[in-house]
Amino acid sequence: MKNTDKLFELSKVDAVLVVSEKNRMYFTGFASTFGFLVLLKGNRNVFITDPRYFEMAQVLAKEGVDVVQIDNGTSATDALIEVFQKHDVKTVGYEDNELTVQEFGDFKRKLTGVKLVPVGDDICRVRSFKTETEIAYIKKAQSITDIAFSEILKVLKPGMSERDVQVELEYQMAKNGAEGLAFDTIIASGVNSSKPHAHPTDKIIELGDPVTMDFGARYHGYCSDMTRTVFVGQPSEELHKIYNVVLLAQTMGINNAYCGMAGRELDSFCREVIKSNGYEKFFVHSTGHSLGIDIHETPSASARSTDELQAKQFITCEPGIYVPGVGGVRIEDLLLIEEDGITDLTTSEKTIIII
Ligand SMILES: [Mn+2]
Repeated sequence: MKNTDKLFELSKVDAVLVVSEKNRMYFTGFASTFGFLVLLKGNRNVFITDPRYFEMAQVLAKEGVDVVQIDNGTSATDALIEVFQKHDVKTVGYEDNELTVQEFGDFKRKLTGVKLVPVGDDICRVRSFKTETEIAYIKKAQSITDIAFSEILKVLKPGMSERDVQVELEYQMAKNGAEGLAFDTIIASGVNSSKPHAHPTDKIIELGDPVTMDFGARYHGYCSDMTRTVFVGQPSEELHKIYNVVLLAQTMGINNAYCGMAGRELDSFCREVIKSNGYEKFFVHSTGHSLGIDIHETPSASARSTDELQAKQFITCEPGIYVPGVGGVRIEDLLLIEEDGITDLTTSEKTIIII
């Protein structure tokens, strides 16, 4: 179980009811499709589950978590009410950013005697600071991603389809230890590359095409994320220039990044380079985001982000330029912020690659 002191410091409630799979995974450290986790102050927690997870939940029992088993005959809300009464809980934090309107309505109607307080933002805040174990998982996920990239460079050639590239990249991630994907792989070649989040198609990669690959692995539930644009054959003069502008923008972002900066500062380090080269209106998304169990977590690095980027947080740095009819380039690295500086976890080559 994760330590929950920080969450109670932020949320000022008596208990937090965790219902979503990802937050249950975050706090308990294992995946389950059903269960109610009640966090209580002082790291005294209760896990309500059914027989499918009772055995797995014994891991939590060993850590001092109260494991309550319910079956078809008992209702989870009755079990919750019992827990709240037993521990004299008056205010219950709930995941306002995860519950459906129906789930919330149900809780509001059935959990009489307690006040429900939204704590979704507090949970996101707590999740944004990674433990050493989480950092190790994310580093491993990123190293799998880097290996897959080096493998794709060995086989990428004209005549392959975007789908072929997708399948090969995903195979290489699985082969090198990924348990799954962090998100749907993006492969965008030629004119498709001007669409930042294009899905892979049957389009055949032709000589001179840029190929943007945005992909990530999942390891122990944690995501990685990287993007490279490579060229299959000589790019046009304009695309060559665009590549160098994006690379310079990203380099400026990474080199100027520091612990304690605002998200919008990182964004502006990159955006200013793109602006001064005349491509401002073609940089259509923000510079970066954090990740963890989710591929997009707080903090973010957008033009308006006031999030402070602090030690033990991750942020991507991924400027891009997308010119319709010409093509696009994006370069994305994953950064770990620490007191004494920034570590770029993405080791793959960034100087222009022409296959
Ligand atoms: Mn990303």
